[in-house]
Amino acid sequence: NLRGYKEVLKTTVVVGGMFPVHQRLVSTDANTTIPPESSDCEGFNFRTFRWAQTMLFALNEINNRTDLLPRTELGYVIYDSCFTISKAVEGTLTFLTGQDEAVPNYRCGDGPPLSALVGAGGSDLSIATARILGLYYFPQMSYCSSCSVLESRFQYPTFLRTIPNDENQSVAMAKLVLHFGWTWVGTIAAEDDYGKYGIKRFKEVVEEAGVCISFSETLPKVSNPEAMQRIAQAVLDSTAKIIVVFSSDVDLSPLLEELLLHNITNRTWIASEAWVTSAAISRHPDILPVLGGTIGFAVKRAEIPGLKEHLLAVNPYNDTLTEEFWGIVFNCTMNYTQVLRGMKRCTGEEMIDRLNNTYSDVSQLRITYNVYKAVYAVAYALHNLEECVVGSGPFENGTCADINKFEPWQLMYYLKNLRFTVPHTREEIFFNNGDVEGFYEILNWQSDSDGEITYTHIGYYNSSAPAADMLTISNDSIIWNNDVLETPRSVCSERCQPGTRMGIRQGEPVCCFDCIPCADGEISNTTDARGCIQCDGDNWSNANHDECVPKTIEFLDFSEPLGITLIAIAAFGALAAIVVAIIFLMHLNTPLVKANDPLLSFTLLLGLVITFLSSIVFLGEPRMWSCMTSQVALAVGFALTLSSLMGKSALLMLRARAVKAVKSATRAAKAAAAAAEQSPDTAVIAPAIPQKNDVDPIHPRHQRAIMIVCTLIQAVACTVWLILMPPHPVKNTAAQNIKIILECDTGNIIFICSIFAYDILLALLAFAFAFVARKLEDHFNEGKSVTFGMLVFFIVWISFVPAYLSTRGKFMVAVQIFAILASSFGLLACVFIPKCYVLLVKPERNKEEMMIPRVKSRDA
Ligand code: TCR
Repeated sequence: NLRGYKEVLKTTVVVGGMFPVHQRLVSTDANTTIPPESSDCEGFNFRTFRWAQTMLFALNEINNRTDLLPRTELGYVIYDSCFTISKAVEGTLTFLTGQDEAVPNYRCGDGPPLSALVGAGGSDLSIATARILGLYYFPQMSYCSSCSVLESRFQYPTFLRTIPNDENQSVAMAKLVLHFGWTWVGTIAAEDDYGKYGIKRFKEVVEEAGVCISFSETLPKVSNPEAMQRIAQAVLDSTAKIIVVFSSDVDLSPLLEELLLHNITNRTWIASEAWVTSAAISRHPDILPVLGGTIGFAVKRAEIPGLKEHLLAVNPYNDTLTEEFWGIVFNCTMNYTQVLRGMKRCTGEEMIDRLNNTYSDVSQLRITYNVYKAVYAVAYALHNLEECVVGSGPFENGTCADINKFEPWQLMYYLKNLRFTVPHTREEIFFNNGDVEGFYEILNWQSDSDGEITYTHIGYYNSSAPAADMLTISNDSIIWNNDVLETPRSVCSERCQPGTRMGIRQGEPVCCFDCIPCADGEISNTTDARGCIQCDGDNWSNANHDECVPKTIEFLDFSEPLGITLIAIAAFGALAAIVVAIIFLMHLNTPLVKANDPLLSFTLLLGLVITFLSSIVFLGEPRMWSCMTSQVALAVGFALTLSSLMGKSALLMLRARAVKAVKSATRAAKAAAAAAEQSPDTAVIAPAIPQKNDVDPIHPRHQRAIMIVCTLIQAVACTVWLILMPPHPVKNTAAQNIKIILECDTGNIIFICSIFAYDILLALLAFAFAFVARKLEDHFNEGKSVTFGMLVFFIVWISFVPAYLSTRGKFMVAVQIFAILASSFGLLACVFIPKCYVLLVKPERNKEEMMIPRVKSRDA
């Protein structure tokens, strides 16, 4: 412990100090065969030793001042907390009791009053000491314990600090990460309150903003090679290019070796305040490729005039710490036993003023400046206490505290309400619930001309500014640690472009997703869409799936080749029917035409013309009128055709039967006649030979009536249909995805079925009649040709069904028209070509046929 009271007439007040000058305890084996002793420390830290020396420097400066504490001299006790909680607790108890044996019974020694404890170092140390000091309401002024849990005045009533609360730093880091749009970061935290709470808050803020944590590792307090290897591997395996490290340099150092070993480059490290300006890290050889480009937060920096001289003026014989320091710096020893073991002996005359190491480096006085401020805070509080005027004092009845023997809570009062300006820097300090304002400089590690890392100031963070101005950063002054020297991107998955949607990956953070293309008919028009939107009925997705476009409208148009062809065929058919009709007209009086009611031939042809023409109406964009006309014209046309045919074949059938009857009668008559000839005596009554009129059982009147009635029934049915449930055009969006098919809705399925079923019935009847008469030899074989025509008709319509059902869209209409045309042509050709052939080519055959086989009768 460093001790120094000045033996002067002034009152002396002791300020306690605690600095983690050593880095760890010497590990001892837990052997209790001998009385346990307080462990020794090892790992001398130049940086923290500088802090301790700064406290001495500040105290000196204060003691030399006449305006500050004019009647009081400040003494000090400084303890080494060795970065260990137990040492810090031990030091605190020693401090409070004034005895080297740490007995928790404070003030049993007699000495100058104790004022406050500056320090304890890391947060976990301060948390431990603050609990003890809080018990006695003893003020603690920390210069580097930044953990947010220390803000609780309930748990740590007398804790104050000159370093900003880490709450600010965690938020600042989070804002930095969000500022650059990184959504995929790794975190590494020291296994202490500083690291744990700092990273916890950071994670909270970034995760709320949608950032995902790729990995989070903890740096163990006791160095452990496996853990370091694991962490380095995690860094290596992760695709995160940004790694946030909340740790002190002491804890981070072991990881550096591992990082260098794995040659982990191309990452951007985000440094917390505790290592951002640490020479132990940044002066490490070969570190530039690994840690170059690091961005970090640092507390305010200051120039403290005279400090360097003070640091270099240390006296090696002053105390044990300086002695050790001297020995380490000059690689010698002042310990007699070690000299005996062969070590160089220190002369005390070594050239300390040439010293150039972390200890004497005063370019980054940040925590050092905090120490300086902390000492001044205590001094100013004591000054205010000393200057108290009795009567207007803050305590009961305007009383004051006595600087010679004041209570710690009285000093606490002055510390809480303190407001002072720091000498040299003119910074104004006050404590708001124990904390100072959250202000950080943002530094970037860049390499200077000699390949050394310099800390370039690239912006700052001010927690008391309005939200928008908190983070000020100049992107251009940053030098990044990657090949392209550009702002790195750190995302788990690239954004999903319009046309795709984010698909979660099971068991992975939300930032990692697959971009799944939208299905047909679905779109997404934003980046990172959570889902695809279904296009509504009339629309369909475009090729990129980022827009709904109207579906193409489809119908069989007149103008397209298929339409034109069909029209041509239909027109040809109609024309052919008309030509046949003309030929018939011209030969109206010939036996062939007259043989079977010519009127029916004409209605038959008319029916065919109608069906031919109706097929044309199926083409084109469906309209109300075209839907109605096409179906009705077809139905009626067929009814007319088929009922005419039926009328014709009914006659044929009857005649065929009559002929059969006549034949058998004639045969009987002949037989009778023959018998009569053989036996002329016998009177034989020969049956009368049937006459023409007898075999004409049906009059053309009847045939026409059949035709008219049958057609009329259909016409009436169609009219009812048109009135009740007319067919109408519809947009069929369901049948095909990318097209809207314009088609005719038949209105009512029962109607259309019964109407065409009726046509089928007529067709069947016509066929049946003709079939019976197919062997009838007269009538120019009309029976045969009608039978054949009807067969063609059936074949066409039977094959139509599967063809129709297996086509889609506009081709359905084409198939329909095809069937209509084919069946009509079949009828036209089968029924009329043989007749026309006779009429035009073989007129000699066109003569009165024998209606019945002539039998030579005796009297004839
Ligand atoms: N607060 C840390 C310890 C710490 C530190 C440092 C240690 C800070 N800055 C610089 C060594 C060097 C900030 C804590 O634990 O609260």
